[in-house]
Amino acid sequence: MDIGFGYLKEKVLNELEAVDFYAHQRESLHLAAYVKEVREKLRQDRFNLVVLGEFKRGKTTFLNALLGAEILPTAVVPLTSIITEIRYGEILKCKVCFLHGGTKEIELSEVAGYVTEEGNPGNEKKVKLVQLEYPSPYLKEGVVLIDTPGVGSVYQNNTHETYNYLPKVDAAIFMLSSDQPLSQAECDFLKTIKQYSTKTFFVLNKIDYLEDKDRQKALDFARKILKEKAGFENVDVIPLSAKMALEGKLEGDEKKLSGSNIQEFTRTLEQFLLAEKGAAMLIAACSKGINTADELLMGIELEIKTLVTPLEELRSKTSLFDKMAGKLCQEKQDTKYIFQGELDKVYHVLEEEITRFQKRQSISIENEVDRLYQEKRSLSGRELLKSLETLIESKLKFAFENWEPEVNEKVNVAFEKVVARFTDKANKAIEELLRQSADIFEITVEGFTKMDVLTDDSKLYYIFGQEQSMLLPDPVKVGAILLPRFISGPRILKEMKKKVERELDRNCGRLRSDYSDRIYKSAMKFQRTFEEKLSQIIEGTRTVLTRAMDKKQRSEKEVNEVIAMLNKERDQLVNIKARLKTVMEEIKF
Ligand SMILES: Nc1nc2c(ncn2[C@@H]2O[C@H](COP(=O)(O)OP(=O)(O)OP(=O)(O)O)[C@@H](O)[C@H]2O)c(=O)[nH]1
Ligand SMILES: [Mg+2]
Repeated sequence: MDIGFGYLKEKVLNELEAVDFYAHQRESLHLAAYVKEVREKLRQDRFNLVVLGEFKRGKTTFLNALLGAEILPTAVVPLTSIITEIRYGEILKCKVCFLHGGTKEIELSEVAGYVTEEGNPGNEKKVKLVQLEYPSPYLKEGVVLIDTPGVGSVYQNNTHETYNYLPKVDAAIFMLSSDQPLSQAECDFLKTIKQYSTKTFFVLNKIDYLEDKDRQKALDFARKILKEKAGFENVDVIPLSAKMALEGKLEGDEKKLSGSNIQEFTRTLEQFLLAEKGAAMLIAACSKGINTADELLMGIELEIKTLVTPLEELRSKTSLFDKMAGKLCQEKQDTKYIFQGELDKVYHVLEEEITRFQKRQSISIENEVDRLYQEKRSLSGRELLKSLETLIESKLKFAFENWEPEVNEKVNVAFEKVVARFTDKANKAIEELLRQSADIFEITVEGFTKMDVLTDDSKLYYIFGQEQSMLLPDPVKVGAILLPRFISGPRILKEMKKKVERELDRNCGRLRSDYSDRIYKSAMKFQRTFEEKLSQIIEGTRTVLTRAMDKKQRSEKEVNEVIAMLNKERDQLVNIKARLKTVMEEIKF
């Protein structure tokens, strides 16, 4: 059985499309929207696979080989100087992103003019990166391939570009070359990569230079050095000839392709994609698909039941449902108050953090001011003032820049905790509504589309993105600087300490209001999602009831036809559910 990531992903996407179809068929627009989102997420989930290594190891050639076309420029001299990201697109597209933020669509033939040292020396064109879209099956699975400038060449800037990109690496392919021993620069680079990449594949390229009998020796040697010099224990090194692979693909030459060993690499990559990120991604999508199918099935069952229940009985059941839904809406109000109460805890965490920071920093920066004052007290008043101001500015900047990620993390954790508790309550309320509806109409309910604990929406970060930057300190005017030193000195010191307090206060205030705003808006958004979900279920049930009541007026023959069609839809959905469950099992074992 083929359980490659790409294969399973395609299968799940197809099943989700079918669920989407039935959601439309059932006129359940909220479920259609939900399943559409699940599909989009699965389709777009990206995996940044970055090719790294010293210059001239064959990184770009290797990427061309994977894509099966000479898309990116290669050469015998250090060449690639700009990061190039290649993702899936139905047609080939090239876009340059500039450092200042603008972008420009270009032709493929123009790419070399931007990404190579020759075409864009010292990055005089101020390019941030180049993005390509290309219809290759590898990319279809959400993989983004990234070509990087080789490190260690005479072009320092190229090394810099690549180091800067490392935080975005999900997995790295590190290219070694058969005709070059592992250099010190490569070893240093590898140690850095270790901190960022969860997985590093090692490829020993240019094996076409070696006789068969020398290959094993070269692989063993590479492994030994990787262990001794860079601390990579027991790694697999895949031998490869990127050049032969590319030629093989271009010429359709099977012999060259198998000689290049590219298939071993792609197999290893596929397994990895599935085992790591892929499995979790697919399981989440399957389970959401199953829940959507369950909710649709409940609607179908309800419709069938309504069609066969006598009108009087149905009326009394409907009024029972209305009463129950009304009561639940009241409870929803109560839950809302509880949530708002809980949010106070998040504000409290924020306040505590701010107070602690402000106290600590005012002591530490004022000490620094004292120290510099002692050191520079012989300077003129104006110069003394200037150097103290520069010190304060840089200390504040450093303190805030280091602290902001910490506050962000702490407030987010506190917020997520509250949201998680509330989500649990919200899901219980939804479940209760469904269970009671099922009881009233004597149908079964297996599952439902739960609210996610953490959707991108509920995370604080996503609401506003980047924090505002620090407010710059205002310059201070000390009228006393022209007075005699023994008067002006202490006055400058006093004013400067006041300034520290004032700037800390001002920036903490900015942070406080920024965060309070974000907490409030995120909470509102989350609460709205819950309310929408409840009313969608209530409205959904009412729609089914009205529709069925309407159909009940028709002839017996027509009613039977409707029931037969509903049964068919039910069978289809049951089959979809079963297939999604099989996929989940295949992944788990
Ligand atoms: N013999 C042989 N040559 C190869 C192989 N792969 C790449 N080359 C050659 O090695 C040279 C460098 O290849 P590139 O793909 O430009 O190398 P790179 O690592 O991208 O280089 P930079 O962009 O400068 O870092 C080119 O002349 C390629 O044709 C291979 O498998 N075998
Ligand atoms: Mg290159």
